[in-house]
Amino acid sequence: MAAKEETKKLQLGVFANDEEHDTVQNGSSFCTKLELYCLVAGIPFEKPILKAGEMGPRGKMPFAIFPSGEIVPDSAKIIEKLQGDDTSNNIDAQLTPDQLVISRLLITTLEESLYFVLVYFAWQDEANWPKTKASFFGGVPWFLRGTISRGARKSLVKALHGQGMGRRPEEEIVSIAKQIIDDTSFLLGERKNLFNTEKLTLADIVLYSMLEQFAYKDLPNNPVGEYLKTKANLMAFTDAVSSEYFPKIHANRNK
Ligand SMILES: N[C@@H](CCC(=O)N[C@@H](CS)C(=O)NCC(=O)O)C(=O)O
Repeated sequence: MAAKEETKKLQLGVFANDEEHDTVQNGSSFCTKLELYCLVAGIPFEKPILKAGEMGPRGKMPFAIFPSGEIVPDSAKIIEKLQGDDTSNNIDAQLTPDQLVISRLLITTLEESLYFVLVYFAWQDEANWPKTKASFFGGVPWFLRGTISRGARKSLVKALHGQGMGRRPEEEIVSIAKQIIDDTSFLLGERKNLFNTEKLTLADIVLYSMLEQFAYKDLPNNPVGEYLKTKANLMAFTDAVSSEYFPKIHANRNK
């Protein structure tokens, strides 16, 4: 009998991280979301080393290469496909129909509003730009670093302007973020996760992926992160998730 062919694993196209030093799992919250989803759902994966500048088919990160060879862009589409391929991957099956609606609305708020607050502070804010440049482009050869980082920044600042967040004064951006943080903190209450489920659900995963950036990214001008740190329940949730799923990153925060 022929030897059983070794099953190919799912490949996650995510930005590389440095587990010995980084304080966030990934510079991109959408990459953290996809990786955390796979960990929670128990889906084996590999993270191949990507070529410099390699992005997904939509020019964004993350993307995934399925064992069949199919390349799928967008964290939401990748998760949808993983759930369709095997229903045991559907971590939201734990939720009632009402909770599913709240979950979807919260994910949209986090990904379509709070995310752009993060992009504003990381990429547009002058005080923070040197840190973002070092963290995303530190590995690019020095003679290319200036040109490549300036080009990426220009395109993200343009995207922020088009989306609208980049046209707002900073106080307005902070107040939008504070409202989302207040609402999420209220929703979480004293529970260990948003819906008090045995396993994390997708809304918990997206929430963690956004909050770790504000709480632990090294940004000198971070009024949203400072406000988040006043919310004990959100911080306890964030720390519990990193301690369970990303212990090395968690430990780096206290070094
Ligand atoms: N809806 C996408 C959003 C992905 C996304 O915006 N990724 C960012 C990194 S956090 C990106 O690749 N940005 C590059 C660009 O917009 O040019 C998903 O869920 O995967």
